[in-house]
Formats: sequence, C-alpha cells, structure tokens
Amino acid sequence: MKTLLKLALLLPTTAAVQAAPAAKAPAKAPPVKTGPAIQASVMVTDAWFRALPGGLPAGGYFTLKNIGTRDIAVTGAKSDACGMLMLHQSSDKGGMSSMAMVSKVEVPAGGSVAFAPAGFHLMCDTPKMKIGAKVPVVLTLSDGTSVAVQFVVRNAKGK
Ligand SMILES: [Cu+2]
Repeated sequence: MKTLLKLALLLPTTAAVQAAPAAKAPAKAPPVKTGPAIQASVMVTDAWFRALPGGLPAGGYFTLKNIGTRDIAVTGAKSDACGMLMLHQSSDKGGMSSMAMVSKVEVPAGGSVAFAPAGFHLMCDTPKMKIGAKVPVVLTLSDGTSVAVQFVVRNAKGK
C-alpha cells in the first residue's frame, strides 16, 4: 500500500487514477475467471458459485466495491440458474455455525464488501449449473439499478 501511494504521488493525478483499473485489466486472466462487472456505482470481481453434489444449494461469492460517491446496498439477486437466489449471512455463535436470510448488505461509498464462505453469501436453491461453466446473476442495488455479473462455477473445494 505504501509503495502504491508513493507511485501515485510520482504520477500526475489523472494518470494515477486511470492506472489503477488498467493494471487489473483481465486481458490475460485464466479462462476460469471472469472479468470485473462494472456498473455506474459498483464493481464486482471474483464471482463464483460453489456447486455441491446432489443438487444441494450452491453458495455464491464475490467482492463488491462501491465506486460511487453514495452509500449503497445490495438488496437482492436473481439468476436463471437458480430456483431462488437469496442473500444469506453465516454466523458462528458459540461454535454453532448457522445462516440466516438478510434483506440487504450495505456498502459505504468507497468501501467494499466480500461475500465469502462463513460470511455474506448468495444462496442458490435448486441450482442448475455445471462446474467450469459460467452462469449469469443480476444483483439489485438500493439505488434502483442492477448489475449483471458472470459467476464461474467451481467444485466443492472451490476449484
Ligand atoms: Cu446460505
């Protein structure tokens, strides 16, 4: 982080601002990764589903960065690959792991939130997906917009 900051100080401001996303451009990304999905106010990266055997619900994970100037919340998700797609939060209370539905996940302006195993995640009921394929998901946001994201389908080990 310190190195980045120094670098930014050496460059003209506009160049530094544009350099950051350009450096992460997924031109040579491995085939199983999807590029970032960018909408006016958010950027979604590293989106994937964990497909489990036996038609069990599939957890969906991603990182969402609020690149806008206003606080925002993820208020829902839908996908043709799922019967129902819910926002869930896992919690660990006294060694007991459980999960519950949440109505929204807030992301402050400039902040980001990781949907990850053991935390916030999408729960895809009756999934129809193949490992190695990509499935489309639409995330709805509190400002009335939505963002379309391609999720990579990985196996139970997340590979
Ligand atoms: Cu869940």
